[in-house]
Amino acid sequence: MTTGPIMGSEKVYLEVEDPDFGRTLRVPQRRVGLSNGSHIDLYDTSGPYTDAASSTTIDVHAGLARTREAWINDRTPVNGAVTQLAYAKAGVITPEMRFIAAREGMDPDFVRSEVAIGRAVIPANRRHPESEPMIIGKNFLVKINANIGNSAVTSSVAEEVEKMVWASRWGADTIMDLSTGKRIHETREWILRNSPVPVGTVPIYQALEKVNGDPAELTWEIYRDTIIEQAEQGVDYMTVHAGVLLRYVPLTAKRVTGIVSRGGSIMAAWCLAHHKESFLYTHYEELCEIFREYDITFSLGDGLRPGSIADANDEAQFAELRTLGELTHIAREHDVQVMIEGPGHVPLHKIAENVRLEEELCGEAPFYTLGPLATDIAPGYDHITSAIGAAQIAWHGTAMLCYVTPKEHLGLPNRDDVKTGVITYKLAAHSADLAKGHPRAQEWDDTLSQARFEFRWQDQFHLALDPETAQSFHDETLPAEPAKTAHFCSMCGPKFCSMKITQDVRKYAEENGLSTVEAIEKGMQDKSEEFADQGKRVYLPITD
Ligand code: IRN
Ligand code: FE2
Repeated sequence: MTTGPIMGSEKVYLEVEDPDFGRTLRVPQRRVGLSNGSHIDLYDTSGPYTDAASSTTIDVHAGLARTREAWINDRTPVNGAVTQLAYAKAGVITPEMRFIAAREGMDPDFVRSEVAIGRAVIPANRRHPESEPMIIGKNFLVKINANIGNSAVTSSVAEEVEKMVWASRWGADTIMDLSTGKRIHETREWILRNSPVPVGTVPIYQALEKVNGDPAELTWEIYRDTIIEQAEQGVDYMTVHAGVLLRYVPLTAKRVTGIVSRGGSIMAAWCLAHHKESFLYTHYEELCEIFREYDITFSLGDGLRPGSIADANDEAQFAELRTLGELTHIAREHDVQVMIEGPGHVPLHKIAENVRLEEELCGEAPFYTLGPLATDIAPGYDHITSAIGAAQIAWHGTAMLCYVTPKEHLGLPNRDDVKTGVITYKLAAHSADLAKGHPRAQEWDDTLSQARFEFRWQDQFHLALDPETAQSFHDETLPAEPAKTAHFCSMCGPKFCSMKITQDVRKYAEENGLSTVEAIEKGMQDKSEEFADQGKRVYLPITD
């Protein structure tokens, strides 16, 4: 199912008063009701599609409610600018910031101050009023992005919209529409009109389509027109590979995998063909002016990111990063928000250096990395090789992780791959949230652990990132209804469930007035006799 409530959850809205602008904001949450009568509210990216009260079919041409429109129209510019950064610097707490504060369980003025210093960004084009505000920054929940639409020609507009709904259903905080080929404008239009999450693009891809795929034919004018076309549609953030300079291209010559970024290779080809500096670099201030008008966030591309373990942290990669730092400061002078894209393929021991340098060179602009893959040896499992790197880099301070699916390096992901990629990245991001001590992170783990310990199987499924898979794995061996309350699963069987034993020990202690230590000793003794009685076998056949 693409729409409708997530198994075991319902959509609720926190009502938040905005005294500055005099309205009530409705902040969505995924509420998981538990069998013991309590509930937990989780961060929810899925939009109205999981709301039982809304229509459960996607009506592509109707689009979502334009909730932010009134917020945007209410505001007067500060210093001639209408960006979240300009407001933040001027001390204004926008409704977007207040919405985000409630979503993250943070103070609204903290949200504002993080945006003001550029350590967090709110990607929210004024022409995408359907979006639910979210923030990307190291002091907030780690976010994940899912790429869709990289199919050349085959899929229809409705299919692409459906992919967006599907990815955000499972937790994608943003999506990037990487569509190429036919009907690219129309596809993007309907994704935007129906997307509750911010939408990013790499405009150079569409510009290249306009010159029939020959990078040498690209011009600043064609690129600029493409940017404006996408800006008008409401694209919230754009990848711009403006750090690929002519003089850096030779630095990639001796690499094992050369230039693996699509955008990076297009710009390198252009620079070499004309023997000129990149037009993205030479026209960067004009780009800033356009971005400022719409409040589009720069995602400065890592066109020279390493594409293999051998190339990690090399001179080409860090030379580009220095240039991205320079460009970050220019954008900020224009009150334009910036995040920085990062690698790629990096072994674990070289990950920390990436974050440290990025923060130092780019004034702590949010880092947005693609994995990184911690090894190159597992095609078919690259959602995992990359999630290993992603959890690490997020722990060090990366603010958003671009997902990788099991099909990476092999082919186009299908619907199941998209879900697997999103879930895998949610767990990497959440692991980092825990390690970083986000105030709302551990509550979720504790609630699930409690349900697990008390054998509340349904609660355990419902609290899972992917409830359907959790339940189906359980039911594969114990499908009968009584197993949903049984004090064991088929992994250890009824006799050797550690949790069951612990509970027995505690009960025994209570009943016999023993301290837990004594009870454990006594309980262990009993269990040891039971073990001997049963033939000293660790794994017993299931008899019940
Ligand atoms: C994220 C971090 N580094 C790269 N990415 C994403 O990779 C980028 O945002 C885009 O979605 C995708 C492909 O980018 P290239 O290959 O054009 O650089
Ligand atoms: Fe790769």
